[in-house]
Amino acid sequence: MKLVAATGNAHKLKEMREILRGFDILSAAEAGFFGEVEETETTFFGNARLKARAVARATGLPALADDSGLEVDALGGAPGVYSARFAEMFAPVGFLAACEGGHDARNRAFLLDRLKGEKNRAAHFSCALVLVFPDGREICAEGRTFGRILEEEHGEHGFGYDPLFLSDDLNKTFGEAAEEEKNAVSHRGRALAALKEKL
Ligand code: ITT
Repeated sequence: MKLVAATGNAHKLKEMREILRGFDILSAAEAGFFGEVEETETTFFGNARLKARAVARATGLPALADDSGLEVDALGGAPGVYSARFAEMFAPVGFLAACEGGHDARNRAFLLDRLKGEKNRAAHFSCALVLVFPDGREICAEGRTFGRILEEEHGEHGFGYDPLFLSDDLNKTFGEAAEEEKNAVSHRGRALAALKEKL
C-alpha cells in the first residue's frame, strides 16, 4: 500500500517507515506537498485530522498524519498538543535568550525548569493517527506509553523529549534506547500497530 506521511518531522517519518515495513511511505515533499498546515485544534486527533485531510486533498494519495506529545501529570497534562512549541509559546523571553541549541533542546530545558523541585514526575506520551483516503474515508488509531521525567538528560538517540523520558517498559530513557526498543513500546509504535489491525 502506498501512502504519504503528512508530517514535516523527519524523525516521525523515519519511525513510521521502520514500524510500517511493507508499506510504501512517501514523504510529503516526495508526494509534491510543501505546504504548512496550521494546528488550530485543541486535541491530538483534531490536529492529526487537519494535517491528513490537507495532504490527501493536495496529493490525491492516502495520507497518514501523526499528532503527538508529552503529557506531564504535575503540569495538568501540559505540554500536550503544544509539545513542539512549548518553550516558544510559554517560556519568558529572557529564558529563551539564555537557551542554547535548537527547538527540542529549548523545550527540554523549559520542561526541566517547570518541574524544578517537583516530586511527582509521572508522564506519558500520546499519539493520535488519522489516515485519510482520497475518497474521504478515515481510519483513526491511538497509542500511549508511560514513564517519568528525569532531572537530567540521558542518551542521545531519538528526538524531542526522549532523553528526559524514563520508560516504565524499558527502564531506560527513550534517548538511551535503540530504535527497535523504542518502537516496540512507544506511543507511535502502539498507535501504528493498532492502525495496521484496522486496515
Ligand atoms: P508535524 O506536525 O509536521 O507532524 P511536529 O513535530 O510539529 O511535526 P506535533 O505537532 O505532533 O509534530 O508535535 C509533536 C511534539 O511532541 C514533538 O515535536 C516532540 O516535542 C513531542 N514528541 C512526540 N513524539 C515524541 C517522541 O516519540 N519522542 C520525543 N518527543 C516526542
